[in-house]
Amino acid sequence: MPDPLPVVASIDGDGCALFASDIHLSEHDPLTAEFFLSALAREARGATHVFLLGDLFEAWIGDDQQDAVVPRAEAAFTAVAATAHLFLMRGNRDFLLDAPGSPARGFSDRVGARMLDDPSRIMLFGHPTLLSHGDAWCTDDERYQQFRRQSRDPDWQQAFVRQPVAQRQAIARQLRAQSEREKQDKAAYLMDVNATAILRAAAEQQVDTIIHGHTHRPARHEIDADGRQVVRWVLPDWDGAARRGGFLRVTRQGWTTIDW
Ligand SMILES: [Mn+2]
Repeated sequence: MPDPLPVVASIDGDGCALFASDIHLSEHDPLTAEFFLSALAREARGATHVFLLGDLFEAWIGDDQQDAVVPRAEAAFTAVAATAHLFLMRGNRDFLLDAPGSPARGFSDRVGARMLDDPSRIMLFGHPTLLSHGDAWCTDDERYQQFRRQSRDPDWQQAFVRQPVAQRQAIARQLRAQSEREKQDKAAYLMDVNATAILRAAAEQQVDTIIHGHTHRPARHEIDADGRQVVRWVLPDWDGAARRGGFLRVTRQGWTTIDW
């Protein structure tokens, strides 16, 4: 078995860690942007560490992306990073954040955040914890995993972000339409994480806690991994029109879900 990943952050004592994911920010959905960015500003005030675990943006065609929501998100995230350690992770929509060869300055650098690999390992009040967006564990969807492997390849990404903006937008639109069409026919289990993949990750990384998003099925699951108890938190997605969204907040007092 490979060695567990190094610990990238350790939260203890008077620390307060805040987790959110799947915001899907876009200029076409100003309600969600307003709903989430104001919730984040309020909630992050009491936090020492803020983790945004992927799909922050509905789409990301490179760090030169032109979208009215980007400067708003940049300002909000920069404000968070001024008072807390801000960590970002890429999701399946915004996997080109900080892509190699981008014609613009990397997004995480612009906001003063640290970009995390997926997965990443942290220490959370004594609990070795694995963070992920979650799509890598949807292993039953082989077609998607094939695309995922291809599109996470640095050479593929470099070639993609070198294309003109209009061309990248057209490809992104095509991929979205194809994914929406396929989703209609996909069995529900294909869009959830695979139980074996989760157990393997927990064992390899020697963690007792997993936090991820992606499935839009917020929950706290207790899993028995060979007699070892593993807790898996699934973060909710955000939707301003439906007034849906939430954080997971962890302090030494305990674990709280905050519905917004
Ligand atoms: Mn996702």
